[in-house]
Amino acid sequence: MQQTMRWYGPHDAVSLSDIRQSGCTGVVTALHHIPVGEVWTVEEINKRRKLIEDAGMDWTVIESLPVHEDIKRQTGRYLEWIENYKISLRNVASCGLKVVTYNFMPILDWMRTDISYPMEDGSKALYFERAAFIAFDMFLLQRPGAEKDYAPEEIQRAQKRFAGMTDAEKAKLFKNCLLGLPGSDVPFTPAEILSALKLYSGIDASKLKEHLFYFLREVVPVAEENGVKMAIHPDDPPYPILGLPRIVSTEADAWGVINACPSPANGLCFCTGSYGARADNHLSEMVVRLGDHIHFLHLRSTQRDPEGNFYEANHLEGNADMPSVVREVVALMQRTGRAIPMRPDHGHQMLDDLSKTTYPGYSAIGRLRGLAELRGLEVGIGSMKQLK
Ligand code: DNO
Repeated sequence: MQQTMRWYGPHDAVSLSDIRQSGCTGVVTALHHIPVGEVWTVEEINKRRKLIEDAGMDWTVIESLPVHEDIKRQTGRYLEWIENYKISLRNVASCGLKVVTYNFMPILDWMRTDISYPMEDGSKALYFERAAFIAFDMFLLQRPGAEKDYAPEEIQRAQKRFAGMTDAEKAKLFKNCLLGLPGSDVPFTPAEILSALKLYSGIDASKLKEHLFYFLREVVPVAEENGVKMAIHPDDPPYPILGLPRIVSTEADAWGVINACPSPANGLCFCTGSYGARADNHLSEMVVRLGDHIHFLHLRSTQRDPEGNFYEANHLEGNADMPSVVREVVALMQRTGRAIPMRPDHGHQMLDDLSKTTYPGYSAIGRLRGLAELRGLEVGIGSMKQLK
């Protein structure tokens, strides 16, 4: 695998030199300062590329070239944003970049209720606690009709959980749940979120799929012509939340995306953490079946429980059978002669990370541990004789 780490850009507390010392040859980043929908110019792309190359690495993957909300809803200026997207794809290709990650999650990206959940070894992890999330939805956000999405016993658990929270804990929960909202450090108010949610009221899963497939049919030919691979990131968590449809949660969804616009340029970012939060996604079998369409790997594991809670486990622990996943990735690479870019997705806050402020999930040492373990696994598996 091509080993990479995510870098949020010059403001990231984890520097390029830190990333270089982790053993990475590549960096995954985006031009976060360009407003969603606007064109990424050759000049801006090259400026960022130079920073990375001066630090001795390559800009291996773009994560993300974000999709404007108008495109997801097919409204407003969506045609203009799609044309901009095509120009950005041509521009990144002309700068030598080859893989573009994106997602099609409405409004929100990832969602966690706690970003510093204590592990028994003293490190801290990201956590999704279902009762806390339901409490956020029903009692903090007060989303109309939210109660219809939950079973009576879940609502009871959420009521109990909420009643036991201090005001400070409620405020923290609210803030954590909205961290995945792209584009701003300014806290959103419940009214703002509710009005954003309302804009999706006529859009169910099949409509959203139609919009995604339309977008793909527009941009994938441009990506293909320019030798760029598009890699869609799955939903995190992989099911509808806050009444919003989520359409890239299962293997069937992934095939739907691939078949909507068959092309070597239309592929997947295979995130074992996101897909793996569902027990019915069999990760290593998915690698076998979807392998030819996987352009980028996010490797991480979650530990689920029967109530629907999950925390992010160490990379070789939790529910993901990482040895089997990496074994199938190695077999795939041997079969196809490809080196698929991979990043250790997230990591615990541990050791010196604990006293630093970094992007949730993206502290240096936790990810370094993940990378080291994954690299060891790959080398170990790869040193065995041909697998297939
Ligand atoms: C979370 C990330 C996601 C991912 C986007 C890709 O840590 O994996 O935010 O970058 O969904 O578009």
